[in-house]
Amino acid sequence: MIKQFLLVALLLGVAYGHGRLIKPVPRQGSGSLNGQANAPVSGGVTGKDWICRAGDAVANKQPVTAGGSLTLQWNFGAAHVGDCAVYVSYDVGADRSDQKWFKIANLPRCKDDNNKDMTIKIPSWLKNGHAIFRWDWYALHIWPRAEFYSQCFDATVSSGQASLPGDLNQYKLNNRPGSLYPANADEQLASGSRGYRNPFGSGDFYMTGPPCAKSYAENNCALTAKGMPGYLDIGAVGSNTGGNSGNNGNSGTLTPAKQPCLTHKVVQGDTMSAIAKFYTDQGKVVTWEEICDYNNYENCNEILVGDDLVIPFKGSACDPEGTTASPQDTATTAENDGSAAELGILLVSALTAFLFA
Ligand SMILES: [Cu+2]
Repeated sequence: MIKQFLLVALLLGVAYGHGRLIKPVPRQGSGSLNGQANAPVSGGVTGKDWICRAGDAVANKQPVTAGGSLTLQWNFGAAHVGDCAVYVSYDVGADRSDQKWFKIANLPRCKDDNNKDMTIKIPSWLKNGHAIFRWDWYALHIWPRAEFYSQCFDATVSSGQASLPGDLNQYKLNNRPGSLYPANADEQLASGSRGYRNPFGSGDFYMTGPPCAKSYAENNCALTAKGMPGYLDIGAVGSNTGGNSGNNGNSGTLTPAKQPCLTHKVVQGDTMSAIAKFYTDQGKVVTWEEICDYNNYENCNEILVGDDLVIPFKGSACDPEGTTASPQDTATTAENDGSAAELGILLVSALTAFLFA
């Protein structure tokens, strides 16, 4: 008897969910995957992908003129509430984790500008040559957690200047233990504000991030100027370390008495029940229904590869019976979100058939 084993079909998720920069075309994976990664970055704010999703420069560079303007466009298949920003680095030869950056633009409430041409101004003091432009997006639809996205593109800057200003403050995005950016809203900023604004309540709008370089006054930079609620301190010029000891690491007053929430990164082949079992096998008390519920999934059989699922196990800060409200208990008013659309269009399924003869 001959046994044949055929893998008949493996259908992967269609790349419509979440979002990405589409103009200029970002650095790619390879071939047809050019710039098309639109899931949250792996590793959250501590991973290299948060700095740039792809580490290698590409030959096809976007011309940028110092003192001119640049058109950006992003495409959100799931128009999550949140904010975007633009950074620049000239450390094109360095490993991502060693690159130093500076910010030139805030793009608040970027979902409102989904699929539009958005023009930013380019500082006149950029120097001539090859630079990396970085677009990022923190999505708050799962507040107090966040999803993180980034895309980089290579640019050739035309400028009369051969060097950057001496007082330009450049810093690593993966400063300190962790990252320049808070991992979630439960981290307290130096201002006393939560790591990220609550997009669902009636609280004030603020944007989280470092100030724009050289007090740049364009591109909504005032939103993260020193003194603003979401300002992240990147330290003094040349300090290299960022000096953000005050705004990260839960060093503030939000010390949780409960066990911290756990997050599960969905991988190919995951199911809600398999994920629940993974945690119950470790002695955690949680059901797949609770996981599905807590993460606002409409269809528990459709989970997104790359998504971060919160595991609301008993006794954790995410325990629905605890004091922390889960996102679905929070009124969704001012800034509604496209999560339902995302779940509607994204079906991640793996079909395998085994044929024996
Ligand atoms: Cu998403």
